Amino acid sequence: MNVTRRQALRAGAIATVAGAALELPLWLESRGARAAELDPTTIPQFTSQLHILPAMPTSAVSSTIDSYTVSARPFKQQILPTGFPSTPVFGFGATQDSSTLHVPACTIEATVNRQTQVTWANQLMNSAGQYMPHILPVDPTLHWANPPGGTGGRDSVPVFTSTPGPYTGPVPLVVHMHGAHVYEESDGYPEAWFLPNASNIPSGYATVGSTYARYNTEAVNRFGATWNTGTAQYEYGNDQRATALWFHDHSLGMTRLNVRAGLLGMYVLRGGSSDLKAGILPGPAPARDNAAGTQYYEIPLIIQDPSFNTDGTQYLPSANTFSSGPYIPQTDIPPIWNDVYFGSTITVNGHTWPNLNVEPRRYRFRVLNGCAVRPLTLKVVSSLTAAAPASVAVPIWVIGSDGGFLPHPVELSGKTGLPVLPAERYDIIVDFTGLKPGTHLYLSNEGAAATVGTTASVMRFTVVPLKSADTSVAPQHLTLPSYTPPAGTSTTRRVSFTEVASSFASVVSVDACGTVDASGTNTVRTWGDPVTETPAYGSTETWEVWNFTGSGISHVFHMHLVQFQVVNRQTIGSSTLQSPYSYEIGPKDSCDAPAGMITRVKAHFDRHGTYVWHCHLLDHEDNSMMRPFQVV
Ligand SMILES: [Cu+2]
Repeated sequence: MNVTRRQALRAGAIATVAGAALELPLWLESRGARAAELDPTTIPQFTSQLHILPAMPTSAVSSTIDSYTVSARPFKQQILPTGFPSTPVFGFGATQDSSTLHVPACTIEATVNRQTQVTWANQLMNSAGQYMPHILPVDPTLHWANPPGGTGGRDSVPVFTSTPGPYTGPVPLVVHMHGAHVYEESDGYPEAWFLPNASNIPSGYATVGSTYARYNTEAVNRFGATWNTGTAQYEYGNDQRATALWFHDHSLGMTRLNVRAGLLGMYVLRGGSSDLKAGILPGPAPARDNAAGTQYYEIPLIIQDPSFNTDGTQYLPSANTFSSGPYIPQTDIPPIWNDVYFGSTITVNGHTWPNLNVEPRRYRFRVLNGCAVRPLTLKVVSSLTAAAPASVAVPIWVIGSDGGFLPHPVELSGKTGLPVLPAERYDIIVDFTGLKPGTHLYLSNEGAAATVGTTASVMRFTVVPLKSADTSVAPQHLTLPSYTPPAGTSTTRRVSFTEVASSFASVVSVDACGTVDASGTNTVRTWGDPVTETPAYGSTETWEVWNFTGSGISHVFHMHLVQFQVVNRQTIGSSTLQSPYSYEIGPKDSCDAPAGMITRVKAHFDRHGTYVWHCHLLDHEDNSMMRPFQVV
């Protein structure tokens, strides 16, 4: 992936933003003293130990259902090393136990074909029960949830007579279980958001999104759900392959902010014929009934890239860094939203550049790229200063992708890293067997936009003495459960990712989608346009994703409801078909859609209802690079 044009744009815009800062600190000043951005090179690395995310406690367990109540709340977390200020975040925890609040959240452990019910609660309020304004700058000019619009103007593009500042009202929440096979009312549709049940919601505000009431009715009828004010109860049937899903906020036009604020976590689905028997792979992973002191050999790694101010708050530009204005309504350029913002640090499981002590044995890592837009290319290396592409110290064995196991393990050795785009998950094995205690290895990032010394470093592994023998099967000898891709195909659809340039300056004003006709002609379509993708219930379709972007940037194609097969790719205008990447031959829900190429995927649609497909670069999906599809 090549981001040269954008990097150039951004570099050119930095001076503008610094110059404009004098007129822009209103948003920061409203929160007290003005903060300055923290230089990431001054943050010591590998001083804190990796936080191993525990399993989320249940609220009730019956013979057929595991129930959870999970609340989004504001709190502070020591994301930076000890000695630095803590960071205000929005994160999830079990409603009944505030000690479980963490960014990212505790992992929800689920079982194939056993139902999980989660009551998601929006408690983004202070201790007095008043709403908390967002900790990051909200651009109210996008097609967004727009609670101030009331029930007539919610989920729309508001009209302004002068350029607005950031929205500082109550924060919408709707939780999408990314990769889950669900009915529509439990999917976390971007217009199914709800505000906290706060005492001071301004009069006239919409308190729920456009589809909340309808989905509430469906949930009552489908599974007897209870949706109290400020909550939504979702059902996950778990009738899919064992894998690692993740949950995150999906509020219309605000997802980039809510996920960066910390509203994400992992959901691991185990068991059934698509899983391996216990003991074959490295384990255990944290479970709900763990004794203190349990050693874990299966560990989620959720990687993000926040920036910080010197006071510990998260830094995100409070103005459009690609253009110094004028903005909406004088032009079509959003005043606060940025087409791409790469953070300056790396966190794993909510802490900057941690260390993990590893025994000389095999580990299974469930990797999630939780960054808003940063692509990662991961390697285990012995030095963080070797020129890229560096040789690996030990290979990464990929055994699973987004939706479950690959047909066979794939070894990435030599100078080959594992590209992980935002929202993608990979199930990997790293074998530290035979390494001497005291050895240091590093997880490095050679993805586009990585900076040596900061974002090119992810975490450190320190080898410690072996505590117990490793009885797991070596990856080269593993037999993985079979994978049958979606069979047959009735329809081919052509859809697109298209960046729409401003009419006033050479910057992006809207990141749109579109449809492509048989001659290759693109029709741009945004979130507000009528549904054009209507797969028939029970059908299997091939979708061609045309990336018309001129900037050379990959988009990340994501579909709700389904796990698809990546079929092939080809350059637009060429007839040469390229096979899927070696590590994406299993079920996927998110994949690389490279610039100037057609990416072809195949999916089976077996739930009626309205879902979405979109680019999973959060800065893009928030500005209309997202479309509904309807299974009819
Ligand atoms: Cu995109």
